[in-house]
Amino acid sequence: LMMTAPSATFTQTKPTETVAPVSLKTANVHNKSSLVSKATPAVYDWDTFKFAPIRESQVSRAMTKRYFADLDKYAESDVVIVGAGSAGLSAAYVLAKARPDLKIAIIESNVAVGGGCFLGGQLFSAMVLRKPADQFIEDLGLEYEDEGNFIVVKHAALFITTLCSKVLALPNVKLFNATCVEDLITRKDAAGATRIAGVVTNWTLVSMHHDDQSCMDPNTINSKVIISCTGHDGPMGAFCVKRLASLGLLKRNAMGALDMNKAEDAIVKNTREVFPGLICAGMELSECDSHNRMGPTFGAMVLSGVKAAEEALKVYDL
Ligand code: 48N
Repeated sequence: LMMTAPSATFTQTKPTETVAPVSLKTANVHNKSSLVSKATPAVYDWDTFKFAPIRESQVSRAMTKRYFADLDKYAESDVVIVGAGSAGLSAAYVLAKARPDLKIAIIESNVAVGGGCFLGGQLFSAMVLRKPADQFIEDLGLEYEDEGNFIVVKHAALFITTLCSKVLALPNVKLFNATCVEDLITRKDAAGATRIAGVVTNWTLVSMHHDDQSCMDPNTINSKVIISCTGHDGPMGAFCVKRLASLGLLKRNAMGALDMNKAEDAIVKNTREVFPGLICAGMELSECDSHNRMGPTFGAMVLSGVKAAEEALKVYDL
């Protein structure tokens, strides 16, 4: 997905035809059938409707069989992406589409994906992306309003759920949500230099109780490269930068104050391998290089994810 400079104007997407709302006062509110069955042929005879029989164990087995088969399959992954926010999912989308032969595991500590992206900002739901990130939105087939130097997707949740649905539909991607990376796997190479060789994971609820339960041994995933997109500082944020700093392997420089113009260019331009085997993207990078923050504009998150995917293909023999 190569980004080119924004062409002069994008044709304004035609708003979909608005259907005049059915005014209830004209509907025959006393008849039994609902408006829906009037508008659409009845698919089910609700009086005789019945689900196929099932045993509860069949449902459990259908889930556990697949979950543990995936744990086994992705125990050796080509790429692990930490964090399913806008940067992590954008990286997964580009990488998994470009290289369907790669096994890509996404580790997300929350039950739900999206990170800081379910809202545009401070509970305002529309999402702003500055050009040229509009081409990524075009690639997703999402409608948007063109405001000249930026675009607006009507709800940030529409963006992240569309992106997530496309990522999860790809056969070479597995999302392990409610699962957090709680440590890194390191290796010394022949010259004695340290590199990252995978992640240590645990179910997030387990990780949150290490202090009041015996420390549960974790699960591990070996991989050639980690793309870390765990966001800026927060209870779980900036994980890999903070862990590398605690190992004395990286100097951490905390995120700067808000400056949209500086922040977005810097985050995309500096998306890179920050440590052998580990690429950092999105707002986690601001905790590594003390880039400014940009607040509720998401173009840099998307393009940082795109660049992280391209860096992974360029830097590593995947
Ligand atoms: O959305 P975030 O936090 O991170 P990004 O970099 O994808 O997007 C950042 C963006 O939402 C902003 O912060 C905007 C642009 N505002 C900037 C500003 O000025 O404030 O997603 C990170 C994801 C979250 O879903 C976390 O739950 C997850 O990473 N996560 C982890 N997942 C697994 N293991 C961990 N240790 C971990 N830590 C965080």
